[in-house]
Formats: sequence, C-alpha cells, structure tokens
Amino acid sequence: MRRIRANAIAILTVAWILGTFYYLWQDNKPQSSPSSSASQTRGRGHGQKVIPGRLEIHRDDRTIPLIVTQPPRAEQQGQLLGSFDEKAYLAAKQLKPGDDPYKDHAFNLQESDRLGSERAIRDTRHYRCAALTYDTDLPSTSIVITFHNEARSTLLRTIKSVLMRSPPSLIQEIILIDDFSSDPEDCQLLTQIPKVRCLRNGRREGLIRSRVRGANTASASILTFLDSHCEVNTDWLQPMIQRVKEDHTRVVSPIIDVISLDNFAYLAASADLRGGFDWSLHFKWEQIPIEQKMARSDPTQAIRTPVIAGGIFVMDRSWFNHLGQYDTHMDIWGGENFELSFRVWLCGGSLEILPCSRVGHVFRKRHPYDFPEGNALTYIKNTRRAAEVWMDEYKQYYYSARPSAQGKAFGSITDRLALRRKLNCKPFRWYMENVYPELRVPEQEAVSSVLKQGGLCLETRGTDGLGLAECRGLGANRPQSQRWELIEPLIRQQDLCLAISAFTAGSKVKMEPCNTKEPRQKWKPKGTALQHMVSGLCLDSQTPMGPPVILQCRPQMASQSWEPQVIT
Ligand code: UD2
Ligand code: MN
Repeated sequence: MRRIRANAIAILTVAWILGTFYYLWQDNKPQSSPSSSASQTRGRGHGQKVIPGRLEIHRDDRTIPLIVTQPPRAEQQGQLLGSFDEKAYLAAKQLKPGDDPYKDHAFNLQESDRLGSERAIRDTRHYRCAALTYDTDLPSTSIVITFHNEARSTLLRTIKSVLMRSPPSLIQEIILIDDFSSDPEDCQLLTQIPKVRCLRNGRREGLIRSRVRGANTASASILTFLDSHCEVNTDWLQPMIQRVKEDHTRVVSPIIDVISLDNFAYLAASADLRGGFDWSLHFKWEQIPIEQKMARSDPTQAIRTPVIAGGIFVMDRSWFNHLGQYDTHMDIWGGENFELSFRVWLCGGSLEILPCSRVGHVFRKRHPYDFPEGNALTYIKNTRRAAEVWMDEYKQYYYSARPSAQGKAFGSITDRLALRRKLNCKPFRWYMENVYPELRVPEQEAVSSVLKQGGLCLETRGTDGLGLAECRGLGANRPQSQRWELIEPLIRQQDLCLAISAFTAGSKVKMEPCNTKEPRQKWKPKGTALQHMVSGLCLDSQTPMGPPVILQCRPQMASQSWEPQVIT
C-alpha cells in the first residue's frame, strides 16, 4: 500500500515538473501569428532568431530584451522619402557659429541637427508587449501634426519616425498644419515625401483651431495627433488603433517618453503614471492610485486616466466630430486637454494610456513662441472656458486657486453649453466621484446654514440630542442650536458633529466631538438628501420630534429632504 502511494506521489511530481516546463516553454515561445510577420521576428525569450540591434540582459531566470529599433536600410530610404531632398532641406537652415542653440526652440538645436533625421532608439516597452498581436484588418489613420516655427530637424525626425516605425498600411496620410510659421518652405518642401500633405494657415491660429482644420480634411476613419517634436517607438500605433477599433468611444494615448532638451537622449518614462491636475487646472503626472496598482496583474493593460497630456492621442474621427471636436474659441496653447478630457468622460467615452505604445517627446521649460494676447491671459481664457462649461459648482475651486482668473474675458460659451445639453453629458460631480475621486475638494470656509425640512429646522437639544423644531430667529438672531456648518464630509455645530450610532438602517443619529477620520461622521449631499458616506443610508426625520435616523435613500421623500439655507 505504502509503495503504491509513494509511486503515485512520484508520478504526480514528475507530471507537475513537466507541466511547469511546458508552461514556461509556451510562455517564452516566439509568437507565430499568421497575420503579422512583424510579431514573428519580435517574440521574446530563448532559442529564437537573433535580431540585429537587439541586446539582452540576462538576470536570474528572466531575459530582458533591449531592442534597439533599427533605422531603415538604404534601399527602403528612397521609397520612404520619394523625391524629397533631405540634405538640402536640413542644410538650408543651419545654426551659425556663435548662435545660442536654445534661443529659437527652447531646446538644444545644435544637438538635434547633429543627430540627423533618423536614429535607433531603445524599445522602452515592458518586455511582454513584444509578444502581443493585433488584428490584421486594423483601420488606417490620418496623422495630424500642427506646428508653429518648429525646427526642421525635429519636424523631419517626427515624420520619418512615423514612416519608419508604423506598418505602411496603417498610415493613410500625414497632415501638417503650418500655423503661420515664418518660412512656408519648412512645411511645403516636406510634401515631396509620399503621404505628407501640408496646409498653411493664413494667420496664426494656435494649436486648437489648427488641429480642427487638420481633422476636417482627414480622410481616414481614425485620427492620430502628434506634436511636431516627437519620435515614435516600435509598434507604437497598433495598440492604440486596436483599442479604438474595439470601442470607438475610447480615446487613447501612449506613454510619453522623454527626449532630453539638452542632449536629445531618449529616456523611458515611468509606466506607473497617469494624467492629473490641481484646481488651478495645472496638468501633472501622478502615480496610479495604490489600489489600482495592486489590481494590475498584467503590465500591458490599459491605464485609465482622468486627463490626457493633450498632444499625443488617437481618437475615432466620427467620435471626435460627434463630441464637438475642440472648443475653437480657445487660442494658441493650453487648456484644450482638460476640455477634451472632461467632455470625453462626461459624454460617454473614456480615456486611457496604453503602456505598450511609446512615443518620445521633447518636453520644454518655456514656450519658444509668442502669445499675441500674452501667455497668462491666454491660459486663463482657455481654462476659464473649460471650467465654465464643464465644472458646474466645482468651478469655485478653480477660481479660489486662480483668483486672477476672475473677471478676465473668456468670450461666449453659449454654443458649448448647447453642445453639452445636446450630448446629454453627466454633471461634473459624476466625474469627481467616478473618474477622479483622488482630487480632494479644498476645505471650504465655514458658512453657517440652517438645515430646513418643510417649515422646520434641524436643531440640537441637550448634550447630544437632535430633532426638528420650528425655525427661530433671522440672520444673527438664529439660535446656535439651529446653526450648521457643512464642511464635507462633516456636518458640524461648533466642536460637535452629526454622527450615526451604528451602520444599519434605523440607527439613531446623534452629536459627538468632531473627528474627520471617524467614518460615522462622514456625509455628502445627494440631491437634497444627506447621505452617510460609508453606510450609503440617508438622514431621515422618521419621527419629526424624536432623533433623526438613517434609512435607505429615497430622495423624493419629504423626510429625507434637507435644504441648507445659508444664514446671512
Ligand atoms: C502639451 C501638449 C500639447 C498641448 C499642450 C496644451 C504633449 C506632448 N504636448 O504642451 O500638445 O496639448 O500641452 O495646450 O502632450 N503649436 C501651434 N501653434 C501655436 C502653438 C503651438 O501649432 O500657436 C504647436 C507646436 O508647434 C507643437 C504643438 O502645437 O507641435 C504643441 O505645442 P508645444 O509643444 O509648445 O506644447 P507642450 O508640448 O508644451
Ligand atoms: Mn510639445
């Protein structure tokens, strides 16, 4: 008997070991997808073809590939650039000895020029991205690039990187919008490159109206926006088009890698970031919230983001048009990324960052171009429009954070408000609760109110009792017992706060010393009701004279309707 058991254990152990080896071998096997020849050569792991330019670091049991994307071979070059004379184009604009290389572009032009129009860059994706495959019938895209006085070398490198590192069938066209640059030839000469078109603005429009102009002439069903100083990385396009093909309401962007403005080194950006902002509508990169990070088992998964940086994204063209393109009353630069992000989330879409798509961008410390109305006023005008149209009551925090915005001109927003109504978009509160709950609402200044229900007022009695009573006094004569301060999440009267006694329906509500960390004291308004945040139950004056309780929320019920009326 014992021998049989020992044999069974031995057989099971061997089967387990073999199974594990088979699993690992499967996982490391180069992907052989009949659809994509690219994925055949780019599988990861051991025992596969050595790809020229590919370096590998061996560490423990893992192989971390450092794939360096190759410049195209000489014979491809001709096809890529058509009749375009690259040397002449670049040679016509050269830094003169003694010129400040940062002056015109706010990056080191000398370094950019020295690099030439193409170079190998490191494949900065997570190694598991290389094993992904994409549909063979992805729709093609129109690339829209607007620029004002971009350096020739960075502009050309942007275009060539797109042509070099995208499957040709996915690139319908590259539309350049020359936003009234000093030299029309910067754009015009580039149309000798196959697929490149150039539209020149008759006056300076700014990037927002320029992008709309580009989108309006695009012929592909998908739009891809890029800044004019980017370098796209290996397989940058397929993940984005795939996600949009699967759901046209998604607006997707890559991880934006950093191209150094000093030496043009291509640096990998962190894959744990998403777009965020503060109440002054200043964009910032922030860490993905810890719960979301913990839930991410697959590093190739899309990252939900409250806002996008703005410059690099892919969007279905019909969806872009349906949602109202951009607010074309915004000028030059700034704020359009918030407006677009709020609109996408509130009107039925979503925003994400795809870690398997990487695009490098030269981030600068100052604007190298002028703002006809001034930089500050333009930013205020644009962000004010975004706040006024989309942020509802939350715009007060924008004005508190940016007091200089008050009273500044921002033009008419009638059309955008009509658009919001037509699209039946959700209130900003929904965005705060569902998309960006991490954005803290600043502590409000204490304002005293009465909490009215019908003709009665909520008042305190004795040490911790509560009940409804006739409202007494006016203004300064209101008794202390009927004065409340609603400072989310607390409902406060001097040092005491409204608290539930237990988390179940029917539990009595009483007063106790305030403590912002105490879950029993946390409330938020829900329509005219006051909802206890943790239990989800609502404040209810079940027996008018007795203490209020918490019951299931039924917002239409008179006993749950509390109207805070500010005491003036
Ligand atoms: C970021 C975005 C940028 C835009 C901006 C907010 C990225 C990588 N970049 O600023 O796309 O969303 O935030 O508005 O997310 N341009 C014109 N006409 C003008 C001014 C600029 O065509 O009057 C072009 C410019 O040449 C460039 C693009 O617009 O190609 C964006 O301008 P930027 O590079 O100065 O903006 P950036 O990257 O600081
Ligand atoms: Mn830029």
